[in-house]
Amino acid sequence: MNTVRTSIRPVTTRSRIRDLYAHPLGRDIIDKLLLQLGRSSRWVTNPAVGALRLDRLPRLTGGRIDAAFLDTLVDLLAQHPDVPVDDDTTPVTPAWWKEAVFYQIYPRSFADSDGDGIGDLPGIIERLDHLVDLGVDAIWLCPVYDSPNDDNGYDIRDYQAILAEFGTMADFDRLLAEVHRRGMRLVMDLVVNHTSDEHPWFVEALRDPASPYRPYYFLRPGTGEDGSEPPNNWTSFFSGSAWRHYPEHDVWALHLFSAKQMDLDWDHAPMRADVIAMVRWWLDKGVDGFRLDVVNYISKRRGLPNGNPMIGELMRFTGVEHYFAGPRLHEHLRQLRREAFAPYDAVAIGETPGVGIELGKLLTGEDRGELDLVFSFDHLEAPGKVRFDDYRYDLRHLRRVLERHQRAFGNRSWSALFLDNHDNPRMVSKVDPRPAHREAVAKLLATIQLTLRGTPFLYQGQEIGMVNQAFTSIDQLRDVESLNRYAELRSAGSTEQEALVGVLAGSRDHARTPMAWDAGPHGGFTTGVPWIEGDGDHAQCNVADSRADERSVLAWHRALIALRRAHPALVYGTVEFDRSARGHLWRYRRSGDDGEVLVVCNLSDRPRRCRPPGPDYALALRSVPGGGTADARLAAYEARVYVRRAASSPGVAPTVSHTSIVPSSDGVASATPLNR
Ligand code: ISL
Repeated sequence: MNTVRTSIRPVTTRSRIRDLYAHPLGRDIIDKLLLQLGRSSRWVTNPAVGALRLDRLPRLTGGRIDAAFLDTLVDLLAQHPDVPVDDDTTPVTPAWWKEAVFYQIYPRSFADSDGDGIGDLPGIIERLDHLVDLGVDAIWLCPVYDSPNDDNGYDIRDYQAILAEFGTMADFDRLLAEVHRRGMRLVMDLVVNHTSDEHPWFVEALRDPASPYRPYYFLRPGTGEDGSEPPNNWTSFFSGSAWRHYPEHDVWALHLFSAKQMDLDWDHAPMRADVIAMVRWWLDKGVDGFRLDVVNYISKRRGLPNGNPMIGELMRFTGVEHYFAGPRLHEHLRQLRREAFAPYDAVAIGETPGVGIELGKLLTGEDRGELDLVFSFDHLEAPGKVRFDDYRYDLRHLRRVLERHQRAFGNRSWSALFLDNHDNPRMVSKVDPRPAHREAVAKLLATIQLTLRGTPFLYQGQEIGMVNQAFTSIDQLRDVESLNRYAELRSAGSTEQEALVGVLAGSRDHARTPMAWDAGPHGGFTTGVPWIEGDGDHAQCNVADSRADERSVLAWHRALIALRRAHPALVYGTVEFDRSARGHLWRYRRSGDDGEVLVVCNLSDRPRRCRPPGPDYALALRSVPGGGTADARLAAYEARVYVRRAASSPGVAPTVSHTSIVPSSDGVASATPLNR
């Protein structure tokens, strides 16, 4: 695949659907709709549909798609005229962050060293050897900056100070040194779409209309006769209007997230200069890069026009089309890259909700100087579902989305691979909440995440198979998003029980309960009372017991990470999906100069038959014990990894896990000690 065009003919309302689909952002938008509807792209590429002119849509859809919708779409597309350059003829450029396995730490819930019930930096230092033992290469540390904690640190009051509950700057410096001493890297969280309303910039901006900080934010007069209506109809991700009213100052402030997270105006150059100086300050300390929180939201459409109600209904948030891929996004990212990241060769990892494949490729295009890799979210929810819906996640959806992504990302752009994070319920629980399948599902998911192409990000607790919590009351929840949603449901007439049910399936708190270190009180997280309580699951699922069990989910992660390290094909190799394996049976190959790795997965809770590979494949890992290496029967949720050595490296034994390897009775595989 070699695309030479780097920009595209503008789409107008007189363009046809096929022109829209040929436009990168147009394709992303259509693909997202198709994904939501569970339809294939053939639906759009069919000549009759492709030839339809956009301005015919209002009539054909009975007005559901109206002229205003089309104007918004055409405008949005015009802001992103570039086409990603795909070039698979040159090999991938090596980079440490492509080879690394990352581990995400949510500091509040990781390890508490002083008994106040809140995780802290010294606590993390005490547990670093767990990460070394697991074999990860880099840490993404969620925010540790000074914050009033309305959104657990994603509302920053001082970018250059450490939250007192987490420790001091000296603790941070020690953490960084200890991470580096162990040969790992540390990436921080950069939250610069917004600051806390308690940040001095905002305090000043609000207090004094003539303050130089006033233009740092979106402070606007109200609308309506007496200014009592918000400046526009945008809604917040955390319920209600995206505008907070300050009647005493006769002004409204924009907040896409909580009412204490005020959006910064990135079009204001002095604000950007301050952010750049702050980023450089941390990079001067030696941090290895940043994960950039909701970074695709930083550019808002000039004039902050009302959101299209139909798009709002479709996306569940009104106004998103004016900022999810704003007009100056690429420009602002390039400046940030040029002036802050590039001089330090620091990694820039974008958290980019709503960004599809094509825009993701543009943002990470190797020669474009914007981001290095992005988190995409297409795989997290099943078609037509949102996080708060209570449903069983079908792994065939994961397969569909990941295959599309793996095929689309070429050698000149890169993406992250993740299943769990601090913003989502645990994936194991979404797939199959039955305890009997917990271990198998956790191992299957780990296999997928650690053998596909892209940089894996494990989230704390995933390595031992932590699952959702059995919360029974709203009093047990802490997250601002859950609490706001609960209040909103209650005021809309839901009973307490109904409102709780409406929050539980999607609550981010499932992933925020204390890390389970041992079977003791509070899982060894704290000697005090934890800020959020787990449900007691640590008695059966914890690090200490997992370490002692060579068949544990932890041992499986360790073995997979070691396998990845031993086989560069798993990092830089191509991916090829076996078309003969359908539905719940998933087989793919990673091939590189060093050989080939074959992965076979049963995505269902029923045993499946599967043709074993030829004798030149050695079984390196098997997630469900029992049977012979050429066993044609895969157990429920079983995953296997086979290794085929390149002809040029004969006699090198495959990396074999001591955890789940089957005896080599049929001569196909030979078990050797773990290669680390
Ligand atoms: O909240 C969402 C929609 O319901 C998500 O799509 C959201 O945009 C995404 O999860 C952003 O998350 C990041 O920014 C938030 C913070 O609360 C999260 O913890 C962080 O990961 C605001 O800073």
